[in-house]
Amino acid sequence: MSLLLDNQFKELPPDKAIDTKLFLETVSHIPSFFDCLGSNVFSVIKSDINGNIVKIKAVYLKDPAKYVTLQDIVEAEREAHPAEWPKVGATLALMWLKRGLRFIQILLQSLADGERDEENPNLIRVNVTKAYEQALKKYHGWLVQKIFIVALHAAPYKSNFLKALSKGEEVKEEDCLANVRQFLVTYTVTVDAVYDMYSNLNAELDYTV
Ligand code: 03F
Repeated sequence: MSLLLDNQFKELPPDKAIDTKLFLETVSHIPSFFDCLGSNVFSVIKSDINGNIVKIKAVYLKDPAKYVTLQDIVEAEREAHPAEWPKVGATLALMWLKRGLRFIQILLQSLADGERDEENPNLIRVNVTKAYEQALKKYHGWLVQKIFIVALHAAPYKSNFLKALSKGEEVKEEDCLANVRQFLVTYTVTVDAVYDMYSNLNAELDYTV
């Protein structure tokens, strides 16, 4: 079976509210995926993503009945920390987590759409670069942009990346990409909903790290 389809995001209700518990359960499968990518540079990315999931979960567990949706958390923090918000707590963690999720979305979508370097069809650098430029680059200063260049050169071959997404099984590229397309349906709706929430609540920041 496919790693992706085992951990699909749930459909959202009509009001696009995101259930905190379900969201945390689904994203918690992402960090271990980095262990299959075969380079230490990915451990930095893994711990950043995992750290943000842990921060959101810690807030949720303080009062699960109060924080049923992600928006409940963000609004409660706006009330509790008016001076620092949105650069605080789970609001800040989700702000960054959503950028990593958007990166993954654009990378997978680009692969599913068949975008490739015709000279090097088994490399994913064009797809990774597109995702970086659209999701993350503008939030990174020169030092973190250098880490990106290192990660880009450590990126796996497309065949190995697709194999990792299929839990190590040899599957045909087309079959794997069909799973990616199916995964992207609810995934994209969820990531878009988090972005819309940040824009509606005026919670987005654009400082660089
Ligand atoms: C800010 C910042 N976080 C952090 O400083 C930077 C960390 C290193 C980023 C390096 C960039 C590398 C880009 C990816 C290249 C990948 C090549 C892929 C090959 C496959 C924030 O950190 C904290 O998060 C926040 O808590 C804190 O409070 O200002 C705040 C304070 O700082 C980031 O820029 C987020 C980086 C997210 C990177 C996501 C990359 C995902 C890469 C690969 C995905 C593989 C696909 C997996 C599919 C699995 C599906 C199940």
